[in-house]
Amino acid sequence: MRIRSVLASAAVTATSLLVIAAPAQAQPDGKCEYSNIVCLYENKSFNAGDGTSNDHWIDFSINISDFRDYNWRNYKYEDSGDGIDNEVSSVKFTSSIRCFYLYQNVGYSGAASLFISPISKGDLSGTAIGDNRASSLKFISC
Ligand SMILES: [Ca+2]
Ligand SMILES: [Ca+2]
Ligand SMILES: [Ca+2]
Repeated sequence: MRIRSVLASAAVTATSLLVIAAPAQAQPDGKCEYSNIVCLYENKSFNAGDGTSNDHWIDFSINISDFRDYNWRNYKYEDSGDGIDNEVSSVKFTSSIRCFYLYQNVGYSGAASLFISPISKGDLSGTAIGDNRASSLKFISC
């Protein structure tokens, strides 16, 4: 258990560094061109029609247990300073090997929705996870 925790921490740290150092894999303007990476958007319809200032998006390729640790990126690929927790409104995802869950609460708990590729969900309203509620994300094989 101790080893698992250490490895998990190391993975999160490495990924955080990677996000800062490497070009983003997704893009603003509602794009999500890479397989196995979940693209999340602050607004419905992948921010369409919101202009550049509110074009807030982020992408993840690993499990994220606490959305409070992350901010949206803006149209310049910069940290917007605006947190992603309880703000996800639309989702894109393509993968032949993975599916993922969004959870209501941090730590993979509460209401959850399973997303099976290909996903292009412009409005999370009416799903189990719902609009502006997601707080963690976990991949599964599928
Ligand atoms: Ca916001
Ligand atoms: Ca939102
Ligand atoms: Ca939540």
